[in-house]
Amino acid sequence: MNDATIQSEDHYRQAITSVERTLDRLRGCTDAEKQHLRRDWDQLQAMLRKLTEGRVEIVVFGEISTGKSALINALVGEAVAAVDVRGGWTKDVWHVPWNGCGYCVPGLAQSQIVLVDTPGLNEVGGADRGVMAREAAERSDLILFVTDSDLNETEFSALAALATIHKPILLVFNKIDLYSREQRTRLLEVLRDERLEHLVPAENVVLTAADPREVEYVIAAADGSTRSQWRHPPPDVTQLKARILEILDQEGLALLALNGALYAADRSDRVAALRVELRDRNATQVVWSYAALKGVAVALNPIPVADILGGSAVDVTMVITLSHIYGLQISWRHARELVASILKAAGWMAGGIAVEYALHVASSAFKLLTVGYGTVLTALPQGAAAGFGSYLVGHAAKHYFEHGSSWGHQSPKDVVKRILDQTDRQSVLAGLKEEISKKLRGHPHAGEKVAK
Ligand SMILES: Nc1nc2c(ncn2[C@@H]2O[C@H](COP(=O)(O)OP(=O)(O)OP(=O)(O)O)[C@@H](O)[C@H]2O)c(=O)[nH]1
Ligand SMILES: [Mg+2]
Repeated sequence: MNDATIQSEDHYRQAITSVERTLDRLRGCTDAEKQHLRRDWDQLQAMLRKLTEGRVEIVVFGEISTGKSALINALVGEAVAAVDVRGGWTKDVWHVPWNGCGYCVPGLAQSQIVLVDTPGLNEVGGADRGVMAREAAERSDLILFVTDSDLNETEFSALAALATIHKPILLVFNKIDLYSREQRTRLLEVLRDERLEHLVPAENVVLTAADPREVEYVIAAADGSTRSQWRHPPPDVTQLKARILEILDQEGLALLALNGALYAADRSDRVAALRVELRDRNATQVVWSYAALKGVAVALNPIPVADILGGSAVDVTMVITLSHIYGLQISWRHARELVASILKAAGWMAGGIAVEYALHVASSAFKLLTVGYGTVLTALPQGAAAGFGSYLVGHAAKHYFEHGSSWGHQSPKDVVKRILDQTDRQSVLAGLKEEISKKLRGHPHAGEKVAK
């Protein structure tokens, strides 16, 4: 066994471990996160099977009617994929086992090569199919890009995009039966030396005739008479097959491993990003509903301004709920201490807001006496101010949990200050007032309580 083989086997085992680790990460997600990540879970399981079974996937891309399906048939030696003169014939991504190709990933007896047929890149209305094609490219180990003429702009940019995913690409120039010998030579020169210089190495540009058009054969009989017959010449994919097998022989296992590892890393990043996003969205929502709840509670039971700063069971419950979103467990006592420390850090700032709103309370009460506004409205500013306090506590606690139950490099005061700087206070207060009045309108005793 040479060094390269030993290294490939190491990489192969590491790739399996990476996929398993990413699956473990997914197992550790909350039920809500798992729901969002179900597709990633299935795809990772499929990748694990692909790796352990040694399933090498060769995906075939190209514009419509370039002969992608015909090429698969020619390689397999049977009409397994539908071929049609009408463009846009292939609508789905198809997996066709390439039995009898003569390659087996070393050490994996079950190993199989699978050819993946895709719809044409420029298929009309094919936006969703574009997504399928991208996913097929992500999973594949080798890419065949089929063209039947000099590359146009769309083909060139598709090829350039595929080249960024760092997998070997073969450029298959199909339908060579339609070109004269001189034309073929000239096209090969142009493709190899000019168009594909940095995208595809010269040895990966191959010529094929997957489904050559009928030609007239003249058959001479023994008596000297002749008759003509139209027949399809056999397909010619010899160069392509030889190059595919050469690549696989040299680096089949390494490609499988590299691909698996890249895939696992990509999914792992995706899982992490989605978890952050979902947690953030959930936590923001929880903070908002608790802030509104606190606002309603205070609006129904107006309390002295100083108490707005005192924290409450609502805040402590909110903090515990937030900790669960971040997969953490926190005791009631710890949550109460956290609320107290945030309020302490917020001290003067929240105090300022409370005083500001105490004045509003007074002015609203005055309006009530003089103009006879609805009684419920008088408690709104005080409720909103209390709700704003919870909003502040909630966002600071969110920061704390995001950093694994720590303030990170900042002090609680810095965190509260940053939240205040980034918050449009007037719009949060207006939003809270709106939520409170909506809830109070539906509350049967709202009027009584506030009128006391
Ligand atoms: N002359 C010639 N025609 C070919 C060759 N390969 C395919 N064709 C013809 O090209 C047409 C399209 O072939 P398909 O294999 O269906 O092409 P495709 O790229 O799969 O097309 P879509 O699935 O529609 O994107 C058919 O009429 C084939 O007979 C070839 O090597 N030479
Ligand atoms: Mg097709």
